[in-house]
Amino acid sequence: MKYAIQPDVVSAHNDKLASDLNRDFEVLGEQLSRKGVDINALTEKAQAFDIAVPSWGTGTGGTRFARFPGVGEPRNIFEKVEDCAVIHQLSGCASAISPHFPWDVVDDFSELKAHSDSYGLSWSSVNSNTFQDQPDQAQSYKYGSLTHTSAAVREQAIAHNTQVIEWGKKLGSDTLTVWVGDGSNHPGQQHFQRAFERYLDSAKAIYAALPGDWEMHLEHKMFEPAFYSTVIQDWGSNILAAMETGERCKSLVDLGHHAPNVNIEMIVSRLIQFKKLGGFHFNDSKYGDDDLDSGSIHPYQQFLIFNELVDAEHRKQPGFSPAYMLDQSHNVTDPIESLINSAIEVQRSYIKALLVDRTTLEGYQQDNDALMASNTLKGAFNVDVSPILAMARFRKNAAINPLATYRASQYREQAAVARPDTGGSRSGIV
Ligand SMILES: [Mn+2]
Repeated sequence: MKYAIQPDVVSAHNDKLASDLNRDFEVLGEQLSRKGVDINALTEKAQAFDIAVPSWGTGTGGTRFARFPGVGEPRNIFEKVEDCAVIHQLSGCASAISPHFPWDVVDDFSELKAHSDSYGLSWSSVNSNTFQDQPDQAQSYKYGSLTHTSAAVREQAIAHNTQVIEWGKKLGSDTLTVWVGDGSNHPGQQHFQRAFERYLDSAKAIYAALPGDWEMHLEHKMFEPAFYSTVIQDWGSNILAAMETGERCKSLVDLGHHAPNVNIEMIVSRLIQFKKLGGFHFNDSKYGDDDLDSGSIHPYQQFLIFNELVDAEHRKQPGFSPAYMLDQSHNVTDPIESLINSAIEVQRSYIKALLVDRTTLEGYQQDNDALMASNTLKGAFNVDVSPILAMARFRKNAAINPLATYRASQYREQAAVARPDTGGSRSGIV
């Protein structure tokens, strides 16, 4: 087992913080026990929580205007794996990487897998890319890919997706995520129904190539890069496409891909009910698909989403096993710091949602006691579960204070020396 950061750096930091943590944990444990909650059971849940990191998130993001890369950014997938190893080592809750093809294509996938295995990391969902042209491709995606009016373009896009499945098999992945930027920029440019029919045909062709134990996740997005219409624009089109395509084809919810003020937790509930919730791309949003850090703008919304997820877990809803992943653009922060912080913020929402007294809540719902129902949720949300999260990390030999430990390790400064800028790696965000 290799470590991205020397374990004694982590343990030296933890040694300084352990006695304060033990006291905080004891106080919170006593408060929770008065409500009949076992803090150690909650801590075990926190220890078991895991969220995947997207390979492209380890580089600095940008806007349509500019990108301001930081120093020591990963220049290839091997270096991205090393950064992901830091994130998992310190957070203790991010053991899987989600790769993006062709950005992360390598000549020897067994070498890449051996590299990730050496850090104890695995591979989650593989992502295809038919929203930009590659230097060697015959057909252009300027006017679409899986829904293009030309059969030759559609066939090229389908072939790319089946190729991505083959690469994913070599890494041990079991999910293909498909997002298309297809749509239109002008009213009248595209025939809505015909474009959707072409999409369904293409999705079914990809699904036919899916191994029997894989899932296919469809990601919708309201706008961008198309600014008038998008073929899979909302959860309605998404679930229709998933239902038409097959049982193991499910919908993926990216928190930033909805209209402003949409009730996302209710969408989540509907998808759970019809066994079509594939997973999440967690991030936060102020105006649109801002790809801001999880929990930085609407932490209560994120909690309410987890309230639905924990409710489904509590009810043992059949077939419920959504995949969690971050999908953010870090424009002004160190991506490693943002990804550590965000993974923990998502974990925080999960643990708070576990604090909701479901029997009490159901009683208030049955009696139409709106205020007390709302207060039941708020009561759980308002508990500071930080000592539980820190103890979960401590018990997994991760960092009690991940950001302070990361900065003390000087990982970024060392990467700046080891990874001089080559002018490459201009990965985008989806
Ligand atoms: Mn996404």
